[in-house]
Amino acid sequence: MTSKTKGLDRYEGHDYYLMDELLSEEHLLARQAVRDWVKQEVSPIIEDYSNKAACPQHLFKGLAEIGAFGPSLPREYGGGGMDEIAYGVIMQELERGDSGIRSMASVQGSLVMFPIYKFGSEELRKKYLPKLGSGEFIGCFGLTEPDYGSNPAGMISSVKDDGDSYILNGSKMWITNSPVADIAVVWAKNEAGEILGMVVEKDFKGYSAPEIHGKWSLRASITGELVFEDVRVAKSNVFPNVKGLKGPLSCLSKARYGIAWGALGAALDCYDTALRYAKERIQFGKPLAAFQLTQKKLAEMITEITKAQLLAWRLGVLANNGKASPAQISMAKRNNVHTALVIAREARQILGGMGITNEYPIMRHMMNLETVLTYEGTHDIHLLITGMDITGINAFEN
Ligand code: TGC
Ligand code: FAD
Repeated sequence: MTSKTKGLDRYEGHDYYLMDELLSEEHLLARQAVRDWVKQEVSPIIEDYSNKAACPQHLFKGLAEIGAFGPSLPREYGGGGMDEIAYGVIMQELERGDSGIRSMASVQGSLVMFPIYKFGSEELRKKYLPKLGSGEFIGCFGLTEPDYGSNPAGMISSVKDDGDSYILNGSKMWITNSPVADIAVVWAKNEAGEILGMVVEKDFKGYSAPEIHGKWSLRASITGELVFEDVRVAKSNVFPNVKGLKGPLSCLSKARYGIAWGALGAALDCYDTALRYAKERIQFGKPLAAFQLTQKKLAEMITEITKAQLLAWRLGVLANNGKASPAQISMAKRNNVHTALVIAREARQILGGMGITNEYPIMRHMMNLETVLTYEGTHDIHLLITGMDITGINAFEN
């Protein structure tokens, strides 16, 4: 019988094409620090939290300490002052632990700190970024609405001008961290139909964030709604430096980039688990790894992982040079998440019955990846973005 592994994390990483030679000392140090932290803080507890559908909120502080919130944002604004590849490898290591843990970091860094940094006034930056960077405040990002998911342009959340403030009404759906968030970055239309971004605090009158229950995916991440009933938001809380959908979509570009790297972490963990299991588990007098069909699965997994690693790395180089286009990011997010999901399914098969249990991480990764395939733009939406980019024709609408 193969040794059970629940909570025991023997992951060492896989680098078939010597990609580490493309990483700097800083990247490797950041990766090791996050890997050590995941082994110590995440792996021993994640199956239990996932099993009971509870968010390990105590990890927010630790995520801040390892620099997982806004690794590529400037240090003076609460970020890590590193480059985009460092951000990528950090997301990869976190998602190797669990997609929900990576989500905590993606939302805080890319969807909350990034827009406050990029579009907020100096006053907003000073007020919120240090607290977000240190994990003292938890943030969430409200774009999706009950009737507008893939098509956020149609949103009906609205603000009405009322002198020094706006009155915000509407609701948001599927919002990661909303039930535990201190602040929300919210996108809503003004009376002219323009999309504005703003920071809304949980204590503002008329704000509520009920939890959404019953998820079979991303169970260690808390998800909720945001409901605004005549919430008064001071105009000083509205981002002065952006109007229109490109505001929230630029945040998504940042987060999707992190997911392109992150999903690889889940894929690597599934491959690593399946490879070890296949070498240890004996059937018909031989290890599973001795059968050609098992070798085919494992060989295809590492091939796809290697291709996805190259895609992520090249995207990182483009991002460092300010050249990564939204469509290039879409291609990598779509490809790498799908690759990870296919690998999770194949790895699950290699473990046979044990593959469906929480003794091993595979089924959890597989279930998580169903969400990752959908949020931050669905698999098909990203295909349509590529289609539009290469043909010049928008196939979203008739
Ligand atoms: P479209 O006319 O194409 O664009 C409007 C303006 O935005 C610009 N733009 C972008 N800018 C930066 N990054 C991007 N990715 C951008 N995509 C577009 C564009 O250039 C234009 O600028 P301008 O200056 O001309 O005004 O807009 P559209 O309404 O046709 O929409 C296009 C579409 C369908 C691709 C877009 O709506 C889309 O991406 N939909 C998917 C929605 C989505 O991804 N939602 C995610 C919600 S947040 C989330 O899931 C968080 S999960 C968090 C976690 O737990 O990790
Ligand atoms: P829909 O838009 O209704 O799409 C349903 C299906 O139709 C999909 O397969 C889609 O690809 C397809 N489809 C839609 N339009 C087209 C088209 N034009 N052509 C072809 N096919 C199409 N949102 C936030 O704002 N903040 C968050 O923090 C956040 N966290 C999330 C956490 C979780 C766990 C989940 C599940 C979602 C989260 N989301 C968040 C929302 C997420 O971004 C949306 O679920 C996603 O954008 C898809 O929207 P939808 O679910 O309404 O699906």
